[in-house]
Formats: sequence, structure tokens, C-alpha cells
Amino acid sequence: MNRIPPTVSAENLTQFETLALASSMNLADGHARQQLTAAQGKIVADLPNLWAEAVMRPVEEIEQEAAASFFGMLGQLSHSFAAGRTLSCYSSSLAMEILARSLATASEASDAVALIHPTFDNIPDILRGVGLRLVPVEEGQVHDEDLPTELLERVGCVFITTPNNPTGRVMSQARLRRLAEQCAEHNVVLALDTCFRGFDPAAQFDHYAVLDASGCRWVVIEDTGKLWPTLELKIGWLVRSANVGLPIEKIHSDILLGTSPLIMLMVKRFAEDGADGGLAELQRTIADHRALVRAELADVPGVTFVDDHARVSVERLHVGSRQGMDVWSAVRSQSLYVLPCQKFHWARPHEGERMLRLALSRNPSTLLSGARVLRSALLDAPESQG
Ligand code: EGV
Repeated sequence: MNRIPPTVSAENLTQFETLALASSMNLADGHARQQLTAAQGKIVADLPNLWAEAVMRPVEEIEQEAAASFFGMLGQLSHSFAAGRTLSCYSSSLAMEILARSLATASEASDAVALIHPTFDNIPDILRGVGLRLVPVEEGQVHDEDLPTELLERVGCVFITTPNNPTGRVMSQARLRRLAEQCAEHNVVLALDTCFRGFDPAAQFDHYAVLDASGCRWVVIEDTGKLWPTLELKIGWLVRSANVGLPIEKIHSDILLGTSPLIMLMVKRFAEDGADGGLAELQRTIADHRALVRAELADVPGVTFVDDHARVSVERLHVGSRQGMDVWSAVRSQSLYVLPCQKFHWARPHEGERMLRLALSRNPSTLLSGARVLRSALLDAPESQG
């Protein structure tokens, strides 16, 4: 195999993604880079009119309409517009930072957070960055059983990504209800990152109805950023329960006055199109792309697809006895960029050593050429015998 000396240094997954930005075969980041659909192209062509509308109308009204369209498209009908309960941010990571600072500032019984493992590494990094301590909770554990009482007694917050990134695993309504009840019982904040929910109908039951019925203190981070190829024009929403007891509004206002009403009008129109069939079309496109990648790599010895039922726009590949970083280096020498998985396993990186993540929200031609490069690199690096 064509081994490149490890001259790159990437400290986190996003730095690996940055390396890929200049390449024509970028299967690294989870942002949407496929072509606009015809209906989406029409919205983009209408941006000058949206600009004129945004200049004229009250921001608050636009903000409510954008949120109503987006939350409605995703089945989140019980979400509240009450004052300060739905705050818009430039990105979901900024929403995450505001939540993290709120948790660190508040007088919680504990400054520890129980965080799903694995998950995208900027979540543990942001939480640790404000001084919070982390306790890993295995994805399988949180989906299959109640959380242990001794864990709930030593954390101030449980943080779950659903659907999870990179596994695509979705928390069921029954599990969410039980987890919310447990959090209510122990006065622990339940935080959900639902940035990938648009891809999976299983994640589109009304989470806000379940959370509110439990009486727990909760925060949800929603995101328009993964769905549509809108050149980083996006909104991350920070939504909270009335009883959350965290200084979220204050910290949000320390950082921003508001997001762009032009982007909110664009989001409103994309969400209307989504509700009108665009979201189902996107889900079919991702399914086609997943099938394309799997077909191209299916018969490579040792290679398996880890997340059978995933519907999110990323796909994990197990490379058998090979090292993921060796494969990463080999395909990089051919200008293909994928994501090595160690850093998703933020508590035990070695668990991700033999996996790669591929982005599916690309044009099919890019996916096909990428899959072919990956295929030949994998065939050139046969599995070790022992
Ligand atoms: C993914 C990167 C950061 C993030 C990428 C991502 N954002 N670091 N603020 O959007 O899965 O590729 O989530």
C-alpha cells in the first residue's frame, strides 16, 4: 500500500474536514454539497425578492414563520414560541456553546455531563472547553436500558445526539419518554442534539410533546445546516423548557442580537418545499447514494457497513484488519478525503481505529469516483493474516 508519512496534523474532526475543502473528491464533512433540486434552485433565484421582503417586515414575525415552517416540516408541532424559548443562532455549534456556558455558569448540583459515546468530537470539546467534566454513556446502553441511578446522581446534564453522528442511531419515543422521566426524577437537564433528524422519519415524532409531558428540564438543539446545499447559510435553534433554570437567554444575548432575516426567509421557503415533498425526495436521494456506495464496496474482503439501518447523510465503513488512518492516507494521495473515526470515540479513540466515515450528501458522480478510489486502495491493502 502507498503509505504517506503522517505529515498532516489534525487535532479534531473538523480539521480533517478542512483538509478536504480544496479537493474535488471531498467525502469528509457532513455538510450538504449536492446540487440544488429544481424547486430549491427557484428559491435561490428568488433571493433578491426575499431580501426586499426581509427589509420591510418585522424580524420577529419572520423568525416565527421560519421556525414554524421548519419545526412543522419535522413533525415538531408542540414546540413553543413563547418568549425566549426558541432562540436562533448562526449555527448549531454556537447554540451548543451557549448551552455549555449556561451549564457551566449555573449552580447545578454537579458540573459533570453524561455524554453519548461515540459522537462528533466538537460536542465533547465544546463542553470541556467551558470546564465541564464528561462521563461517557455508551450509545447502546442509552438506547436499550434505563440509566443507572448512580450516574444520574453525579451529573447535572445528560446530552444525547439523535439521530447520532456518525452512527445514525435514533432514540425511540418510548426510550425518550423514559429517559426524560429519569431526568425529571433526578433534576438533571436533558439536552438533545437533533441536527440530523430531517433525514430519518423515525426521529420525527413530536419530541416536544414527550419532553413537556415528563416535566423534566430540557434543551434541544435543532439545525437547518445538514439538509440543504445553501453554502453555509443556515440557522441553529436553541429551544428550552419553561423550567430549564439556565441563563440561556442572557448568554445568547451576550453573543448575538439575532440572525439574518434573509436567511430565515430562505429557511422558511426551503422548509415549505421540504414539507411539500422535498424532504421525502432528499431522503430517497440519500438512500440511493448509500446504496451506490455499498454496491461499489460490497465485495471488498474485510469491508463491512456498520450501521445497517442508518438513514442519515453519512455512512460508516469498517475496513477489517486494516488501519483506518492507513486507508485515509492512501486515498488522500489520490485526492479523495474521507473521515477517520477515532475522534468520534472521544473517550476511547482506539475503538474507531478501523472505521471511516463517508459523506453521502454529494453529487452521485463525486460519490462514484470516490467509492472507486476507495475500492482500489482497499484492494491494494489486503487484510493482515492475524
Ligand atoms: C459533520 C463542524 C464545527 C460540523 C461538521 C459535522 N462544525 N466544528 N463547528 O458541522 O458531521 O461533518 O457535524
